[in-house]
Amino acid sequence: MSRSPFPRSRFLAALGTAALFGLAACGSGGSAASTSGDDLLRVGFSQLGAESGWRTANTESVKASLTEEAGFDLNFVDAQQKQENQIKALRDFVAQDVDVIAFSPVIETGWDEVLQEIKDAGIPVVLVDRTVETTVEDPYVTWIGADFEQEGTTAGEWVKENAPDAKVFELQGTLGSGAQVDREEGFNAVVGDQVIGKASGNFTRAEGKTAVEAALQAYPETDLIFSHNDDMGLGAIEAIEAAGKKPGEDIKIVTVDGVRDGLQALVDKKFNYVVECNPVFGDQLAELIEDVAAGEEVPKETIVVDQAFDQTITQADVDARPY
Ligand code: GZL
Repeated sequence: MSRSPFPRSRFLAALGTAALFGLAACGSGGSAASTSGDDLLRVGFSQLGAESGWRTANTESVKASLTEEAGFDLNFVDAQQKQENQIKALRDFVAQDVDVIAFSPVIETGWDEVLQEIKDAGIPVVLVDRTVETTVEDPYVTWIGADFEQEGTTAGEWVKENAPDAKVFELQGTLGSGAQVDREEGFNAVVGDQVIGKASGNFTRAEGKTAVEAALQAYPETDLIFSHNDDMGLGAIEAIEAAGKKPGEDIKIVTVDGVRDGLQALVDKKFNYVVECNPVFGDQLAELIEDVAAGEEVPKETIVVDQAFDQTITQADVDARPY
């Protein structure tokens, strides 16, 4: 069983993007593409959906970088958060014999067959954002994404420091996704003894609101919500206010992502702490894809490193953010 090569416990504290250099031969997971000067690099990209502000910003970043002017022929397919749609798109890319396949897997498992088909077709895979668990050896050449476990740990450390007696409800992302699994692991390793209940809001605002409406009935003693992303946290605000309570005060909210709406909630004192998960890495992805297609050695993983924000953030800070 091979998983994202990224040891879950490792995290780089430096800001910006740090590339960890465990060089990978491009041959693993597929052969280098042959592209001449005026040929466009044909890339099949399966994006998992458009479920959140984070995903929208990530899609915009990928499309802004993988342009025809930059030498790419991008076939971008949105899967509406359905694995079967991603598997179909991946198979279509094989049939089209693209030069490189990139995708962000909606959940970690269920990819063995299609990853083997891609490997047999000799098409290199660049894994984006989410991680996979698979029995296929060397299923992809390189992975670019964030350290989800560290994001959970960072959120947990804030809770331990600032709300050590809080009764915490954990609002989880898509069950079985790398982001959900690892954020849960990191957070619960620090303050698991404070967690009184968990439910998934599937990374969407609407489902986050529904989950919190039920949570407030089941766990009326809840006074802090750890939400795996801003969008579900915004849904939690709606549910908390509908219950006649004050978000950020009666019930604190800690989230992950750092999209503009989430940071605005922090300025408005409805969120208490936001751990960033930077979605804007289209340029680094474009470079990785070019290197993979050219048969260059590439790092096995590139960590898009995060920071965190508390209520000292200003409106000017939020207005200046790129997403
Ligand atoms: C994280 C990404 C997660 C975001 C959510 O890299 O996979 O998926 O945290 C998004 O907002 O839905």
